[in-house]
Amino acid sequence: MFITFEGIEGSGKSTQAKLLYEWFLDRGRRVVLTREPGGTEAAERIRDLILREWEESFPPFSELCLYLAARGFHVKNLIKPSLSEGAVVICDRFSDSTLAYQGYGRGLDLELIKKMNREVTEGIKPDLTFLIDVPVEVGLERIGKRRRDRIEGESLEFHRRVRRGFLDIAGKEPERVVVVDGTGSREEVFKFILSVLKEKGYAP
Ligand code: Z5A
Repeated sequence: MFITFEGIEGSGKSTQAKLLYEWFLDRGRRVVLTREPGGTEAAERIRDLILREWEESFPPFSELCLYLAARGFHVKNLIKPSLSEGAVVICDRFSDSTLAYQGYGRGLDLELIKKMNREVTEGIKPDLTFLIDVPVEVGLERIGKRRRDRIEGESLEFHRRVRRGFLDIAGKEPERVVVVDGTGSREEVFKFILSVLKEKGYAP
């Protein structure tokens, strides 16, 4: 079972991914919690490269290639082997983030992104995706004054396009992507996520 969490920054997706990981652990399930960009040594190195501030400009297509390169390492060396061993894999961000940020956010060609993404994911697709949705203002307020990375520092309009992108993706794949209202408390949001998992037969 491959479950991904998506959303704009500060939506609370990392918090929910961790709660779900602990929930499966408590029930004796073999479970892996991982993130993108990152998850393996090589992919974490690419993450550092992508997120730090650079003096020189960062071309959107180069950014896309780096995210996809990191995903290639991650799928090949962690996600696929863990799924083959029967683990539940929970991933904080995956392919939908690339479409939302590099496609809807940066304006790169959506079809090109999908095609390149298919190459690096080797046919792996999440069984279920939770899109934790909050207004951009709520997300940015939650991350507050924390030092922002290169992407978090983008304009409000950029983050709004990304949010619209996520909602658009969810609208096109309602069976896989469940939109979760992320404005409630951590406990309320998690309760809803569990109810979806149970309803879909993924959890006892
Ligand atoms: N990116 C991309 O452009 N293309 C791609 O293909 C991929 C990624 C894969 C790295 O992401 C960046 O890469 C990201 C997208 C881009 N860019 N940005 N910006 P990341 O996952 O490392 O960083 P992030 O998205 O900024 O995550 P985050 O800051 O960790 O936010 P979060 O996961 O949504 O939220 P959180 O850590 O769970 O919670 C944030 C705060 O809110 C924290 O203090 C919590 O305690 C609090 N919180 C959580 N839930 C609640 C509720 N329900 N109520 C109140 N407060 C809450």
